[in-house]
Amino acid sequence: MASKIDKSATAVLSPSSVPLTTNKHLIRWVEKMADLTQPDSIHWVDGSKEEYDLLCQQLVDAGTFTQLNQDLWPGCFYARSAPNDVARVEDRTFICSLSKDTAGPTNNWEDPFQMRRKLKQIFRGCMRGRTMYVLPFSMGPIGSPMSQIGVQLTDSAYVVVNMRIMARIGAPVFAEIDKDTKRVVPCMHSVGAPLEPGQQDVSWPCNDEKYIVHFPETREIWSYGSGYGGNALLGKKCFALRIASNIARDEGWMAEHMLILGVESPSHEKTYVAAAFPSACGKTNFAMLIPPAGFEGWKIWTVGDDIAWIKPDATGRLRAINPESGFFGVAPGTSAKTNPNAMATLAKNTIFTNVALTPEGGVWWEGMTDTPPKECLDWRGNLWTPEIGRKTGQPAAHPNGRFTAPASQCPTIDPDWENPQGVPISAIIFGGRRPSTMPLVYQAFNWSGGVYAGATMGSEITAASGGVLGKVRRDPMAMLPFCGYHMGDYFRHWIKMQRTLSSTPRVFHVNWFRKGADGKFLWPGYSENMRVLKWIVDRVRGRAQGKETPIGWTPHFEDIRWEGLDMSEERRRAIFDELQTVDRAAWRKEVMDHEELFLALHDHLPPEMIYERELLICRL
Ligand code: TSX
Ligand code: MN
Repeated sequence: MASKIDKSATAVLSPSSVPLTTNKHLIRWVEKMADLTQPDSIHWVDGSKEEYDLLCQQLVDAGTFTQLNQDLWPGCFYARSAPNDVARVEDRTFICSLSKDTAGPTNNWEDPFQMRRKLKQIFRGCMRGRTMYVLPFSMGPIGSPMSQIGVQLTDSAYVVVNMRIMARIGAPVFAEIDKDTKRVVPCMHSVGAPLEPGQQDVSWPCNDEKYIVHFPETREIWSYGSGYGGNALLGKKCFALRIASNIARDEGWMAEHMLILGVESPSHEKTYVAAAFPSACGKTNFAMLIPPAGFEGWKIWTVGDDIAWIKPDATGRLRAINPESGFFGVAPGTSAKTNPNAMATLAKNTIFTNVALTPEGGVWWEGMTDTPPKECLDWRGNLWTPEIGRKTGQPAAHPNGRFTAPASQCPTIDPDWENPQGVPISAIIFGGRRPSTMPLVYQAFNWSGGVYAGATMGSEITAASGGVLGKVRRDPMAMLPFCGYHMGDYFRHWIKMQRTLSSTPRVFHVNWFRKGADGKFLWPGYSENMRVLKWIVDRVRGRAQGKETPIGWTPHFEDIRWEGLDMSEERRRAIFDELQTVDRAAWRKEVMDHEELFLALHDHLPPEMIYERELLICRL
């Protein structure tokens, strides 16, 4: 087996070119893919610190990485991507199920046979002049019954070092594969930039033509042309959401775009919740919330900030793991004020991409400090000063600039974040950026009402999200770009989950972004969201009152702890009334939008969604 691989490798034989697995299928697949893509050498990733350091040094030598000032940013590196490779490419993302109907109207579908032909053509020779890394990874703690294993073949060392932070990788995963107890998801990745002999490489190789392809039936991922984020770190959105949502549907569990946090009371009672928000709602900030004044003795523990795999245990209770081991967070807007825990997490051993580089060898981004640096290099590598920024309107950091930081470094990381059994989930929270209509918080009457709240979720379109500014974009369960099958079937699966549970988590909807008549945010948000979280926990524990409204249960003024909030009693009552108003006229318009969404999914929609809508209309 190994001899054939060694022949195709022109590089000097190094220990890393020897297969680190005895799995015949895996070795044969690697050979076959090497045959197709023609890399100069093959590197079996062991995941060690020595290997990581070596790859980082190679990336520095290649000009991809800049090592940051080690006194300021120990263990940190800085990278700039190509300007045409800065975000996920949703219009180039495909679900290639046998039938178009399985993928549904919200996914791009291509015939799998045709797509395979296309992929074979573009992958042919695409790794020439490069090393192919064989990168085994476990989504979830190695050996956990809830974990899933993949092997990514990639020609990007940047991907390998990022994946070492975001997932469990290397020798222990090969050992797990060799136990032959779990199916392995093959993940093929190339930046699509082969090198001719003697050709000088660029600092960020990629291709204008991009393909992010999923084969849900055979559980395969093929990604071409991009080296950035969700396009290239295939364990994350491609596997942990799009492929895993298919596995979960078949096996009776849930792969969700959710943060997981634990609320600990002064009496050490712990309650875990999972929450789904569309982008630009501050999911990572919420996952790392620090309780405000008035909540002495309370603590928020972080389990995850992006993805939750949720499964019923033997007693019919939902338990969740975070399949990731790092945070791939949006840098702009992250500061000691908005998220001190994130700042502490990214202070060391972090990879920064597409933020600004300061003359001291540090990083900066919009919102990190009140005063920008006097000068820096922007994410494109051009000189940037506050004045240049004002004149050109260009930010120093790309709005989608990121940090890749180890979860273990988060000051509030939950002691149970790597529990192979997961943590028990008592509540599910949906939310969105809604300038009107949606109250600060309400609780759905029951499970199917909760599924309806999640299915009809929406968020205001902001400058960052693109589209018609101010309009509400529907993003069911924040899964619109991430559900690997028909959205109607996905709602059906949610409805069906109830039957496997002894008790369902309580479902809530929150909105930190309601605005008053003056156009200003009514709710202070951030740490103060703890006040809402406490009501949610109290409801779950059967301790808090709820007021029945047409949309669900809402808190009375007295049910919220106001202690410590810097606001007069009069003002508290006034903003609370405005925040919690259920405007029947606005809601009647809202349900018309729900119908529009449902029409697009009608032939797969579970009847419960129609019933819930009718019931809501009657109550309004
Ligand atoms: O992350 C946010 N959260 C959740 C925090 C746990 N953001 C930032 C969103 C962009 C990623 C918020 N922005 C939140 C919020 O709760 N709320 C707002 C809106 C807001 C902005 C500024 C103020 C108040 C609300 N300023 C003052 O009240 C002074
Ligand atoms: Mn996400």
